[in-house]
Amino acid sequence: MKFEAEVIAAYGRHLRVRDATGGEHDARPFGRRVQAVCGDRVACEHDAAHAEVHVTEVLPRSNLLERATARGGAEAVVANLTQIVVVIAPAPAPDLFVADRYVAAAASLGIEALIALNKIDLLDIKAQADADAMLAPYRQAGYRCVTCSATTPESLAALRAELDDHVSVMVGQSGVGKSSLIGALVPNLDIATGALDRDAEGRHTTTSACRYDLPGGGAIIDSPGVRDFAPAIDALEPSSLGFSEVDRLSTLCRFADCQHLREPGCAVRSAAENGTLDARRYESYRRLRRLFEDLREKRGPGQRGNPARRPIR
Ligand SMILES: Nc1nc2c(ncn2[C@@H]2O[C@H](COP(=O)(O)OP(=O)(O)OP(=O)(O)O)[C@@H](O)[C@H]2O)c(=O)[nH]1
Ligand SMILES: [Mg+2]
Ligand SMILES: [Zn+2]
Repeated sequence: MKFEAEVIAAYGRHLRVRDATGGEHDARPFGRRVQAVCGDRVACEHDAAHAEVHVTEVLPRSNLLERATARGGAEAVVANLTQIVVVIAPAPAPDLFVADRYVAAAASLGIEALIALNKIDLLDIKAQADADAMLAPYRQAGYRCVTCSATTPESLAALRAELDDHVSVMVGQSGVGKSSLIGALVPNLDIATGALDRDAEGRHTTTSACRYDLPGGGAIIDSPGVRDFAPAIDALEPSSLGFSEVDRLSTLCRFADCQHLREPGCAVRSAAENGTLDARRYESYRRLRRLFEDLREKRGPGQRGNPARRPIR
């Protein structure tokens, strides 16, 4: 029997799919060619003889979030999104460079980015001011930001409103509260089922991407925490690398192919120097630029095009 379904969880090649009637099945890709990720729409075949569901084909995607591999290739993360929610928190200590790269990835996919500062219940007045200062450059650059606490239901209204009717993925460092937020947003959800494991310190940590329907419409995908992330380099807009304030300023640069590093007449660098562009965001841009050039070099000539079809591992 053939049917279409949606991948609601993906742990490597172990998939969980949901069919049009809401029935859920464990499934596996049929053949190496089929590389399905959470959020994919797929064609399935029920093999009655072996009581197995095979995913035979990944249906066309509206987009695919990919991360750069160490050698300049790309690895699929999740598909068919309309928004990336970057979760940061006062603890563990935020790595805003990772946050910046997710925000850049959203730009490269042409989808929305939202920054959610979680665990605001942990902030005293001084820490609250620090947190506001941390979000200010993002707000100034035009990104949407919300604050929330997974442990304080009243604090979730703003986040909930930003998620309505979107298909979002929650991304960020391990321990910032992605799963806790989803648990607080989706009623009757036992987020501990299936997707969790204990890490070396015995804490629960998410090991696979999992998709949940939101009561207000739309869906949210939980994803495992990361130490680092870089968007796939072919997807990045080559002048701004997905930094919206760099993109706006770059129209004023002397050279059309300005990389905003040492070029004379660079409006981006002068904005960083005179403080109209946040210095940390500019440093983040420069780091991503260096990584971008490194990865391009590693991949070498003749490896252009679509690395998603030619993953290098
Ligand atoms: N005080 C406080 N603790 C929180 C909040 N949200 C989550 N936590 C705690 O932070 C820890 C990590 O939360 P998780 O939801 O597992 O974090 P995660 O981002 O899903 O982590 P990974 O799955 O490893 O990526 C847990 O002990 C939570 O109880 C919050 O808003 N306030
Ligand atoms: Mg988690
Ligand atoms: Zn420039």
